[in-house]
Amino acid sequence: MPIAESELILNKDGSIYHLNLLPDHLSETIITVGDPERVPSVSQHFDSIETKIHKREFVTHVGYYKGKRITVISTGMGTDNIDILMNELDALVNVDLVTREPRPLEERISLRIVRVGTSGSLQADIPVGSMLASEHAVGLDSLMQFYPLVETGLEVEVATGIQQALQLPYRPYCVRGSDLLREQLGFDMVKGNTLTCPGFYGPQGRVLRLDLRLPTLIQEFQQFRHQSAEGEFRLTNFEMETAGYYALGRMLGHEVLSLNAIVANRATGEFAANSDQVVNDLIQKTLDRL
Ligand code: R1P
Ligand code: URA
Repeated sequence: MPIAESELILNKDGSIYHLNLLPDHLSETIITVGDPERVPSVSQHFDSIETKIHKREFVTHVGYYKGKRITVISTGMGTDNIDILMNELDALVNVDLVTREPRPLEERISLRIVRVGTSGSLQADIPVGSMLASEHAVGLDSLMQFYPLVETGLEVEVATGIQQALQLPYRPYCVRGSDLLREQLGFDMVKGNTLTCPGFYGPQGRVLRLDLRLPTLIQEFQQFRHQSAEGEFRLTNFEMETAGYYALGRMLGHEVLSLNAIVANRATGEFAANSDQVVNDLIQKTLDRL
C-alpha cells in the first residue's frame, strides 16, 4: 500500500517536507548538530561543498572531507525535532518517494548518524572541556509514549529505578546506542549515560525564578546508581536529544552515536570559558575518525 500524501509529505520538487532534501543529498554517514550555526563550523573543514539547503532549523551542507562524502544537518533543540529528523532521513533511504512504497527488507539501508552536541556534566569528575560518548541514553521526554520501543532487561531496570528515585508519574525510557560507532569514534572519550531532558531549565534542575517540584532533583540524578552484572550504572550528563536518536535509531535500524562536548558542570557550577573551542575540537576529532 502506498503511503498517503498526508502521511509522507513531499514538497513540489519531490523533497521531503521539513528537511527539504532529496535522497541524493544523503551520504551514508551523517553528522547532526543542534545549532544551525554549527553546520558551517563542520563544513568549513570540507575539501568542497556540493550543496547547501535550509528550511526552518534544518540547515544541511553536503560535501567531501578527505574524499569522503558527508552530510551535516542541524536539528534545533529537543526530541520532537529528532522525531522529524529520524523519520524523514529514514524515508529518504527506505521509502521509494515516487511509488510511496517502503523498500523491501533486503533493500533497507542502515545510516550512520553521529550527533555532535553540547552537554552539561552531572558529575564533578567529568570536568568542562571533556568529550563524552553516550553508551546509554535515558529519555525523560514523552516521545516513546507513542512508539513500541523494545528495551532490554537492564534498560527497563534502570528506567524504573530512575522513575522511583525521582517520584515521576511515568517511566522514562532507556536505550543503548551503537557500540560499533562508539568504539570507532569515541574510544578515548568518557563513556557516559546521558539524560535527555524535555527542557533546559526545570527538567535539568536549573532554578532561576521558578522552584522545582522536586527540590533535590539534581542530587537524585547525581546519586542514582544501578548495579548489574555489567557493573555500576550512573548518570553522567544532561542534554535534550540523545534518547530520541537512540530509540528511533533502534526501531528504524540505523547506527547512532551521540558525542557530547561538556560545556557546563552542574556539580561545580562552572561553564567553559572556551566552549566554542571544545565544540570545534570535537568536530575535528569526529571528522578525522569517520
Ligand atoms: C541546549 O542548549 C541545547 O544544547 C544541547 C542540548 O541537547 C540542546 O539542544 O545540544 P546542541 O548543542 O547540539 O544543541
Ligand atoms: N546543553 C544542555 O542541554 N544542558 C547543558 O547544561 C549544556 C548544554
